[in-house]
Amino acid sequence: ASQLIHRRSVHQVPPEGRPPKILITGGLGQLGIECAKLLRTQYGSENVILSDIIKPSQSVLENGPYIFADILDFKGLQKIVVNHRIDWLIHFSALLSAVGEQNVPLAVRVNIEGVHNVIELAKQYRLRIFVPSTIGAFGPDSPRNPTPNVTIQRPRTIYGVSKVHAELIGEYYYHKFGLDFRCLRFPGVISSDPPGGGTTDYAVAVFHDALRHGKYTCYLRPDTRLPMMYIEDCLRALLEFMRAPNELLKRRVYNVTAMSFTPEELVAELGNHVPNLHVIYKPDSRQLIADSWPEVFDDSDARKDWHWQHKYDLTNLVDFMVKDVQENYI
Ligand code: AKB
Repeated sequence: ASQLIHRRSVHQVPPEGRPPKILITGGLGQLGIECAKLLRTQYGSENVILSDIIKPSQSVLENGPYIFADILDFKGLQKIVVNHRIDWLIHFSALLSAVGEQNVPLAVRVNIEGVHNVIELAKQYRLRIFVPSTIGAFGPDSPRNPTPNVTIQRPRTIYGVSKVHAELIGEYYYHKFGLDFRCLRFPGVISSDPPGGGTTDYAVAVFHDALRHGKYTCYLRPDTRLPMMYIEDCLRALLEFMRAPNELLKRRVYNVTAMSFTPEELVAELGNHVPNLHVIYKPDSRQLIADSWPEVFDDSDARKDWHWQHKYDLTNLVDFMVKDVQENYI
């Protein structure tokens, strides 16, 4: 029976001849608004619904449909999927690594119970579902340079534990019920919108502080190497992966990345735009998290199976971020 369900789900989503209707949860976090913009250029504004439990700004409302959706309310989610005839679910709601450590019970609810809800929902309504995972799904026992797609995963943050859980339950539902579960492990994502609560966030905050004040206090050591990618690459990876025919996918969870750098390498590059940039280093508890994460991410499976290719390296990432962040302050 599971074989039968599998075949049906593969052919059913998205239905022939019309664009998929897409619901994005956690839509007002770092990735949601830009993701909705990209998907709306492909599938039409009315077909991409952004959702969150936060009151949106006027500009979010002007960009396309926005609704309240609480990922802990299963019936509420069912109602949305039925009323809006949703085909794809992009599940961004999560507490990130640093903030998760500050409130473990909340992280368990949002990151684990929330995933139970959306996975079950996707199974019931045969949705294609995307759940992001992260370099944070690895830990001190994993090889760090490079970190392959399949290796030891023993993360030491609740964020990492919840993401390993999401990967495994998604794969389980795929094998058992034929759920079209898709998951990319992202590195630190760099965007002009502030991420909030992550360990890789220094690489966003430094742009804002450098361009406004000419100085920055970094909470990681200067030599802390972490994998990173520009938001445009990240969202293009998501779109290409969601569109990839099932036959190309050899697994449901893929590493993706673009580059790896340290704070001092980023600061040196940013110094070309902010000549008197002054950075001091005061490592805090986030250093321990970073020290347990991959330094270099091996995404060769994604490159081989569905032809993932990044566009932005450190130099053009910095060029674009300087422009993006400057626009924020005009
Ligand atoms: C974090 O730092 O928690 C996130 C991530 C790498 O998943 N940006």
